[in-house]
Amino acid sequence: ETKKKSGYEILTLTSWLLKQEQAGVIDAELTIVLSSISMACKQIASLVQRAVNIQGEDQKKLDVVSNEVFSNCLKSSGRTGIIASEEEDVPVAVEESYSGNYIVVFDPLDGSSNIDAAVSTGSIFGIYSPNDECLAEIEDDSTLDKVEQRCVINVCQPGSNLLAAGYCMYSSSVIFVLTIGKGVFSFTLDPMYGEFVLTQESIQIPKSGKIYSFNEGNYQLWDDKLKKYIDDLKDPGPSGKPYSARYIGSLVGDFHRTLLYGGIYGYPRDKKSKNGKLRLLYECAPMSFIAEQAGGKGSDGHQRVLDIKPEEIHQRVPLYIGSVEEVEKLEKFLA
Ligand code: P6P
Repeated sequence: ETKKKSGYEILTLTSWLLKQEQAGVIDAELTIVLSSISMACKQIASLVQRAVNIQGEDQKKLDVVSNEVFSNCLKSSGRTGIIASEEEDVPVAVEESYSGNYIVVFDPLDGSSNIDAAVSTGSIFGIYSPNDECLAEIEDDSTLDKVEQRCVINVCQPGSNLLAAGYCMYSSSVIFVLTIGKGVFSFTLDPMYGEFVLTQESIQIPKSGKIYSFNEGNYQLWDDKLKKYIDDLKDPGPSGKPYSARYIGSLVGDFHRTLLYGGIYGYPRDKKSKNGKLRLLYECAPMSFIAEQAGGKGSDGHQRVLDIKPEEIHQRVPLYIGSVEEVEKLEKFLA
């Protein structure tokens, strides 16, 4: 439904999804899964808001509760075959699914340690289409626990069958950012209606941007080529202006700023963590899909994140993401 307000049409996420379904961009099953995800995000938004308001509440638990909220919404959609969560050791086959059978991977509350300080946090998700082999295996649920892992690993080819990806940022406003493979759209939660309302269409990351977002506390642990890159960003050069450093320490907040203002966010590998910290399936791949759909890039320093073949559910990869010129500059330094 659209609501008239001061002369212009307001498009809610629900009505936007229905328009995409009518246009044949997504099918009814995916529409239902995406609606159930937006419902989970609304619930988590109010949990986070309350946690920030009522100090001392056990925030540590919030990521566990958020995982339950996400899982329950996906299960009750009846269209989700398997869920893989940052909060679950192994993927879970969903009994209640009777069609669609999508594989949904998510980090229900990324950056939750920031909640006590009211710093932005977010939910990140990716939706993969199941393949027949995987569906057949789920039917025969004799070895279900192994099936789920194999399904998620051999189905979740970010580059080929990641159908939709998005995040919900819980900040000064609650912003739902989504791509279904035809550009990137953002919706802001209007507390008056309790609805996500379309605010930006076909978002494009600026081709370059003089903001870099790295945790330089790890500088000594980085390899020399990366140190040279970071040192180069600090050199004022002929323009007389070096890059600016911005680091929130919450992937969703740092990424959203990069999506809108340009620049580069990086979480490199280092001497202590040889694959970096961020997870491929439910952090790096969804964010890279969004970045590419917005005309940017998502790289592990040498290749597209979306070309990486997952080997295990919680696999970590280095991540460099943002403006195409900035990511390509980084890749040249690391070559
Ligand atoms: P560090 C939060 O814990 C998180 O997973 C991301 O949201 C964030 O970008 C990163 O880790 C911050 O890690 O090591 O810089 O504190």
